[in-house]
Amino acid sequence: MHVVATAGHVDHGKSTLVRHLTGTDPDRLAEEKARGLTIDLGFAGLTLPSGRDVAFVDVPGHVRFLKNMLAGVGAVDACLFVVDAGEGWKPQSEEHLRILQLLGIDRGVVAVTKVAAVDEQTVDIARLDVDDHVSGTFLAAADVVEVDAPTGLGLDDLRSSLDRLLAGTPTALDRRRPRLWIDRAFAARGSGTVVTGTLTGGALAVGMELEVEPPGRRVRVRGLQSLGRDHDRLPPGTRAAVNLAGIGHGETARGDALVEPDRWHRTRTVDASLEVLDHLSHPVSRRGAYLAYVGSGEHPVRLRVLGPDTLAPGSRGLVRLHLPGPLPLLPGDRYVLRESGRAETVGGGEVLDVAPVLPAARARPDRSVERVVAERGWVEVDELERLTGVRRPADLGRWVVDGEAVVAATDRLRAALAAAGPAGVDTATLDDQERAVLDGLDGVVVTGGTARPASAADPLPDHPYLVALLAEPFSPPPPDGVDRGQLRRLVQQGLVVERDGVHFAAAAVAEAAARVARLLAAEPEGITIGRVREALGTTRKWAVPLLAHLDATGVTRRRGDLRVAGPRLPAT
Ligand SMILES: Nc1nc2c(ncn2[C@@H]2O[C@H](COP(=O)(O)OP(=O)(O)OP(=O)(O)O)[C@@H](O)[C@H]2O)c(=O)[nH]1
Ligand SMILES: [Mg+2]
Repeated sequence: MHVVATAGHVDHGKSTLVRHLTGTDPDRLAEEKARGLTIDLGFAGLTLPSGRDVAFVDVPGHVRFLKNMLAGVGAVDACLFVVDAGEGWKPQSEEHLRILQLLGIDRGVVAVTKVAAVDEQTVDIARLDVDDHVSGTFLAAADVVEVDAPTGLGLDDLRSSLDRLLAGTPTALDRRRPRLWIDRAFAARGSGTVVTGTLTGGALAVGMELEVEPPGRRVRVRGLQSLGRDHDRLPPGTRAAVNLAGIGHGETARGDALVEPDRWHRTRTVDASLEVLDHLSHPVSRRGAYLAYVGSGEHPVRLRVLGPDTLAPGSRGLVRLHLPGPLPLLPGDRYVLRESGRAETVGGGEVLDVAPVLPAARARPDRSVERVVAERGWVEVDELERLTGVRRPADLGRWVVDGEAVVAATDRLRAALAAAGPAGVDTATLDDQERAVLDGLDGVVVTGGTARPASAADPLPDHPYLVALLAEPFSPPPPDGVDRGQLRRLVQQGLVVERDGVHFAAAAVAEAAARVARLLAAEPEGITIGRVREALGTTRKWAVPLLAHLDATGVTRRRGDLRVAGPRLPAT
């Protein structure tokens, strides 16, 4: 399905055209029927010759009801732009075109209406008038179809034009983030509260738990309808009537949004681009009473221009808008700005940042996710999605992080580790982000809740067997009961020496070598095992393997029953 809004000056035949195309009168209110004037939005559906469904949102053309027009055109795919052949282009034709353009609507069909009521020349003049005004806009290349709704003239051509237009119009994107800006809320007999709107961003299904914002009310979807038919599920890009449990119809109104709980940042302050209309007679500054049209709502806002103090007509700039209440917005959402005092459309633009962190004097918003991350340093994955609509994989822990912020946190952590020395840093004193950095840090080991540099954290130098070997350096105990793996690591790391099934502390071997060197310095012709045994205060049981080790490592050399200096004998 596609959603198409009408647009055009008052009385130019929008509602009549919709009625003749669809068989449904979009003017619902008794007052509208009595006055022959559209006051509020009307809705009607049509199946085109191709089988494609179109939902029309029929808007009022009278300038007094522009607020209602703005509530209806925010989320539509295209427009049906209506110009009366007899009257030609009029002020609201111009204003509606500007508004559609500011809201990012990029395609449509033009219907020149009431052609049966005027002569051919008048129609030609009207067409030239239209061409003139749409040139340079998104309607520049649009089909212009001459119609006369009551007589049916041109309606088939219009249907084919709509079909062609919509064949090339992508259906609304499914970003799995449904949002429905409520344009009507009412009580339906027997079913409670019903809200309607154009669904975008994702699907809704019966049974879903949702939230109405800004009131923040939890609700449940009891039923769904589109174009009068019941559905269990509605995809994005459809007109939806949602029957809600959990809220009275008086508790929500046009301008509210229906969204999934916890998935949206509810913002009161946004940074946005602002394109100032070129026909404006004065620059835009913070002075002035502004109304922002966002979603289906009208909100009085305070405005501050970012950078310069004012924005000239026809220029583009950046503004910060302060909303009166929180709205579930995302970068990319469009808005229209009007000045309420002068009742004129000032311009509009695109939301760039839904949670600005920099003061207005320094803020230079754009839509990049990188800027959002860089300005915060650390952003949780879920939070980043709420801020940008984009889900990024976490870089560290549950965060998407900015490179500089990680470097800073790493430096802080390394400094703390260096300051703590072998005592280490108690990880309970670290915050979540420091812990995430710690997890990725090379050369750091965490044992028993304490982080130490890997060298200091090695438990082997404190190993009880090594302690026992050092206590009896030259009559060392056997490794009874010592874990084989740990014993192997003690040997591999050079802390323990094994020779002929006997284990010595490496420090004991070094000490033995030093003492042997002193003996050989006095008796260079050679020393006996007995001399060595004496010097070490031990027995043959340990002196023999110890000397065998010293021979093997080049400290001593065997000559008959004597030991003489080897090439690696330590200096005395
Ligand atoms: N002859 C003729 N009359 C038309 C045609 N379209 C509309 N009208 C008449 O023009 C008048 C205004 O038509 P509407 O359809 O109410 O105009 P509208 O654009 O919806 O007006 P607003 O919603 O108030 O902006 C009505 O009296 C219609 O009967 C047409 O194609 N031919
Ligand atoms: Mg109308």
